[in-house]
Formats: sequence, structure tokens, C-alpha cells
Amino acid sequence: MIQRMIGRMIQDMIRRGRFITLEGIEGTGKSTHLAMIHDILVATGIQVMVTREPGGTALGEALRQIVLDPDYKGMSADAELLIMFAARAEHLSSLIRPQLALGNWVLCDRFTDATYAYQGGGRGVPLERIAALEDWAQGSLRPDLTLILDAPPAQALARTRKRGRAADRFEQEDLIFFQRVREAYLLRAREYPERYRVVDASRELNEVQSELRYLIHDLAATI
Ligand code: Z5A
Repeated sequence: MIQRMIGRMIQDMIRRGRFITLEGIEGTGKSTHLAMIHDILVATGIQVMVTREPGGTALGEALRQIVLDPDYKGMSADAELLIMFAARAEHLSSLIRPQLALGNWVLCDRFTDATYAYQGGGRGVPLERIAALEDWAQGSLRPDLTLILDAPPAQALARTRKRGRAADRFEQEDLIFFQRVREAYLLRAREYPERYRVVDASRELNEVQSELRYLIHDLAATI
């Protein structure tokens, strides 16, 4: 156990790749912008792995199916929390840590901030419980940069409804739920301003993208 913890600490210290996460309530454009950020990094000569949570591995994708399935509408908040961390533990050990250790960058659609926002803010799980699981699963590993795409829930949800597909278990929640999730994201950004950039995603797509382009070029210039 102690050996494994020390091994992880050493891995974190020698890692060379950067870890960037994208967050925000649904419909703020994470998937849309992820592709653009990927292209910018590749054009700069950076090797980048794009992934998502929950998911990113075979086990993670299977857990994603369960946690999004409306048939499990009454799932307890603790079960939901532990599924997120089970998927994350697998993701970290089989993909994220190895990629970072190789010097590759990892660009992830959602990570632990989503747990603070959805399970903490949305479901009311005590934040200390999330922090304990975060320390256990991640050790000292945290993203280098987290971009929070922020928009009023009514506007963001209206965008996703245009897609016309059936709503998953989270998408069936009401506006108040997404307001709590949004507030939880913004609170984290206020508490740890060095790691977060809040981007106003209520603007036109091209305006949001030009700000993101600037932020990513800025980060790439620091390597
Ligand atoms: N979850 C959790 O509870 N706890 C956790 O720890 C983790 C996750 C990791 C799955 O996430 C669910 O898991 C998520 C939280 C939970 N549920 N919710 N809600 P997901 O990331 O796969 O699902 P999502 O957030 O629902 O993604 P999404 O619906 O695909 O949204 P998006 O990626 O942010 O948006 P998009 O697909 O890029 O854009 C939506 C549409 O809006 C699209 O047509 C765009 O062209 C359009 N768009 C985007 N930006 C603009 C602007 N600026 N103007 C106009 N139109 C725009």
C-alpha cells in the first residue's frame, strides 16, 4: 500500500505532460471546444490524448452506461459518487497517468470538478467525502488547467434539447439542479483561482473559441 503510494508520488513528480480538463453544465459546448483545443495543441507539436469522464476505458464506458441510464433513476447519491470514482480510478491507472508519464498531454471532458459540482452541489454529498475519495484515487494529481464553460442553465439546456435525442438520467433533472451545479463550479473557481479559467459560454461560438484559443496558446507557451 505504502509502496504504491510512493510509486504514484514519484510518477506525479516526474510527469512531463500537461493535464487539461473541460467542465461546465451540459450544453455549454465542451465537446465542441474539445476538438478545437485538440487541433491547436497538435498544430503546436504537442502529443495529446483526448478522453472523457465517466469513461475513457472499457470499464469506464460500461460504468458510464449504468450511471446515465434513466432506468436507474432512483440510484442513491453515494452509489453514484462511487461509480464516478471507480471509473476514474481505472481511467487514471490505465490511461491518464501513463500518458502523462510519457510526456503526452491529456485533454479530458470532465474530471473530479464534475463530481464536486454534480454529486456535491447537485446531490448534496458532503464535500469532505468527495475530497477524501479524490485524495485516495488521485494522490497529488490535479489538472494543470481547468476551463469552466459557464452559461445560464436555461440557455445551455435549450441548446442540447435541439439535438432531439432521449434525455439521460442527469438530463432529466430540473433547472434548479443545474443551477446548483453551476454555482458549485463557480465556487471552486473562486476558491482556487490559480487552476481555473471561467469562460463565458453564453456568447456566440466564435467569441468563446477565440478566448479559448488565447488561453491554450498561453499555456502551450509555458512549456
Ligand atoms: N457526471 C457527474 O455527475 N459526475 C462526474 O464526476 C462526472 C460526470 C465526470 C455525462 O457527461 C454526465 O455525467 C453529465 C454529468 C455527469 N451529465 N450531465 N448533464 P457528458 O459530459 O457526457 O454530458 P453532457 O455534459 O451532457 O455533454 P453534452 O450534452 O454533450 O454538452 P456539451 O459537450 O457541453 O455541449 P456540446 O455538445 O458541445 O454542445 C451542445 C450544442 O450546443 C451543440 O449543438 C453545439 O453546437 C451548441 N453550442 C455550443 N456552444 C455554443 C455557443 N456558444 N453558441 C451556440 N451554440 C453552441
